[in-house]
Amino acid sequence: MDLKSSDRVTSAPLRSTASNALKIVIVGGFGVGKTTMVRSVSEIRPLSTEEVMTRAGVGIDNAAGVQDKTTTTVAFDFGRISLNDQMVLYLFGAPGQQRFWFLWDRLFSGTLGAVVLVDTRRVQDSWYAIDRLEHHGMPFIVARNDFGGPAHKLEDIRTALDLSEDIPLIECDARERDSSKKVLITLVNHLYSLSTAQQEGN
Ligand SMILES: Nc1nc2c(ncn2[C@@H]2O[C@H](COP(=O)(O)OP(=O)(O)O)[C@@H](O)[C@H]2O)c(=O)[nH]1
Ligand SMILES: [Mg+2]
Repeated sequence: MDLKSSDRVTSAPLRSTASNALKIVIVGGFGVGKTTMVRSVSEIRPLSTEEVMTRAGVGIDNAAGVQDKTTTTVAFDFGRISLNDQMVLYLFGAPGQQRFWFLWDRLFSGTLGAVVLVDTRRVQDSWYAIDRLEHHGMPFIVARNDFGGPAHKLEDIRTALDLSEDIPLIECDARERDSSKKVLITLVNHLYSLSTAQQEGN
């Protein structure tokens, strides 16, 4: 396998005061922009194990609508954001293809929550990710990555994904750092309101 791990060089060393680590995963169908999002927000050059798509993926990875895509993530994307002197957020982009699902159980251990990326041209791919997250009881939000296709109303996407009203659904452009940051902030706010609601219920 030709593993092209994009430079293992960190541009920002981890602060020596960092004592608290949080973990968030980004999931979704093939080619939905997971690697792009981790790259756009990470303060280190993310580790990413992308394999040039070979015959192994033919007929398995549905490349319809992503003709330009010639690599596929075979393990994880991994990035880091320092929230303050003590807190560090680790981001994992998880392969969405069904044949990697056996990795998900381990990946979810210690994870606070997830971002599900959706490409409206291929909604069903992300639907599987949502199903899996619900199965794990993992809190998540959904972000529609803008590929410039027909603009579907968010409410239509909510219906197509059968998402309940309390799950935040927003738009994003994974290539934009600010947009990707907004997605992460939306997830953190959602986790915060879930934990507040839980405390009030106790
Ligand atoms: N137009 C557009 N292209 C994007 C966007 N996000 C990612 N891409 C492109 O879509 C392709 C697939 O993205 P990638 O991050 O590799 O998908 P992954 O399989 O989910 O990791 C890449 O060629 C990206 O440059 C976006 O928001 N808009
Ligand atoms: Mg990828």
